[in-house]
Amino acid sequence: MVDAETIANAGFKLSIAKIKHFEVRPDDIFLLTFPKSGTTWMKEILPLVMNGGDIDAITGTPRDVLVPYLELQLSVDDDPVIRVAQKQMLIPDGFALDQLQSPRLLSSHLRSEFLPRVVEEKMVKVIYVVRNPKDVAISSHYFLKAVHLSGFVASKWPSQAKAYQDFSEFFPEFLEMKGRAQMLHYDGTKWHEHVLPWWERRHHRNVLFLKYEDMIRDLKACVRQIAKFLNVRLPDGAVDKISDHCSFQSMKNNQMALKSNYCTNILGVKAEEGSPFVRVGVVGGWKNTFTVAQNEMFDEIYQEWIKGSDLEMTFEL
Ligand code: PPS
Repeated sequence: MVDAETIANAGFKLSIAKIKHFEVRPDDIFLLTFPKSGTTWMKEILPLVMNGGDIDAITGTPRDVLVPYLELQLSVDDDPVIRVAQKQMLIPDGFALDQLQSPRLLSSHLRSEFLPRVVEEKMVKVIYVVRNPKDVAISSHYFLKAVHLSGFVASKWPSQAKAYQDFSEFFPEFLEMKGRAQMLHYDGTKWHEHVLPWWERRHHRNVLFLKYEDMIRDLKACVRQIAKFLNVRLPDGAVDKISDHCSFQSMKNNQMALKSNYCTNILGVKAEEGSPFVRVGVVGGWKNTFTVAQNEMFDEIYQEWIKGSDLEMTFEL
């Protein structure tokens, strides 16, 4: 874990105090995820649910304007790199969270304790998306490989710039959230430390706890669940329209969703090289990469992680 004052994240520093005191509105809606768990996917779905499935209305708007990334926005004043990134992400000059109309959609990878107080104190709606950690590990691996390819790492973190190709190098780092893994999951938070507090709150009226694997299994049912949670009456046909538009194949060709992304720009990850944000989108992809020994080790550690919890994850469909 990092010290409690700042979090050094992928390219920017966050003041915990600034986040804690961020002025949350009672009708704000937070999308919370451990990285690589379906954030990009949900950032496409949520604005559409909120606008009744009007795809044209969001086509030209950067996704980080529709669902701003809290950590990024709160770093803008302190970090010139972020200001440059904002331009690349097509975010208008002077864009600020307090200019957004209510209800705002906001996304964050922060763990529960680091969020603004009112989020913890169950005063706003939270949509939490969880994904099985084996696929998260693989997705993180491909993401970091892409980041390394960009050369960004070499300029920002020379000590971690050693390129790697092999998952076996990343595997122990993911389990411990050390080294390169910490660059992605920036405060050193392990998967279970992020997930379990929200699993415990899954029955709270302000929390919708969704599994990535259920979204893969039946996206339409999840869209309906989200609409109900957000008190939105979707017009006829909207569920189909949103689900089609947000299907993996459709999002793979959705340039705005791919390009208006902080990491694509800041980290220099190029969508044309195959975006790690919409990469393969499957459940159980880890089976193609994990060795038998890695799987056994993961299972052992995973059991420790979730000890005492009744959380059940789906590792394959
Ligand atoms: S990040 O960096 O934290 O914002 O990444 P995140 O968006 O949370 O996760 C990226 C993974 O989500 C997959 N994805 C999808 N899966 C299914 N359907 C759709 N439409 C979809 N869009 C994104 C994406 O492919 C990444 O998973 P992997 O396993 O790497 O393919």
